[in-house]
Amino acid sequence: MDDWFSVVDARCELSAGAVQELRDVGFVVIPGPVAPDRMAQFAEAYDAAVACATPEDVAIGSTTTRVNDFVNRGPEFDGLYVYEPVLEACCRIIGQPFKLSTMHARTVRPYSRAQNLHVDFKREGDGWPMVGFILMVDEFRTDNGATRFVPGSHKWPTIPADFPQDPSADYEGQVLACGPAGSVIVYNGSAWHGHTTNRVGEPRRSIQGAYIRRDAEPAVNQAARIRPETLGRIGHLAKYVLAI
Ligand SMILES: O=C(O)CCC(=O)C(=O)O
Repeated sequence: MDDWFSVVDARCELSAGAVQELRDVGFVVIPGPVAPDRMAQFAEAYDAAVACATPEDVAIGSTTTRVNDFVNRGPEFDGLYVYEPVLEACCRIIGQPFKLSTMHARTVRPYSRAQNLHVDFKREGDGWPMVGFILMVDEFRTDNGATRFVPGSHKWPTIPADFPQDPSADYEGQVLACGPAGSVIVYNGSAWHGHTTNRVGEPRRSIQGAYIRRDAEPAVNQAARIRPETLGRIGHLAKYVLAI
């Protein structure tokens, strides 16, 4: 099967309302692929995968710790990048065949300040538009670093004059994407966003992925990175999404 785009495009797992919100606001929060009663076990698998990662796959930033390559970190994570509602969002927003560019873990460490507002993908940049997802391994709350978005900012032709000098400052009209553990934020990569301050003593864990046009340069060459055990267990749709 080489026409997975048409197959996914014809499905209706993502509601019309969610698609509209994604188009208008730039992000939407939907239920995710892991059942709520499996989230505790999933979080354990996340911690084990993060703990096993070798130093070259770990990036410790000023507020977050990122661990690369969650395509190859175990079967628990295989369903994330082929989650139908997110793939449908890609069909609607990217509008042409697409692929996964990257999937990694990101933990906002306890008592970390807010991240600068930023876009993942400039409008009209190579591979644009990009669709991202953030799976909430922990509940995203106002006090633990939930991601904030500036509604409609994916449509800005230029940065508005009232944009804060300090991009870590609050921006009028910003909205926090909160939800119970297991929820998924689907967003347009050109929407301005960033994690907020984590005011509590617990990490805020997530798995994040990005999809781009199939003909664009990915952040990770999945074909080069794929492990034999991953290849042996994933299905045709996954191989298509990884472009391998
Ligand atoms: O983890 C989040 O809430 C957002 C992270 C993010 O946007 C980034 O690091 O580029």
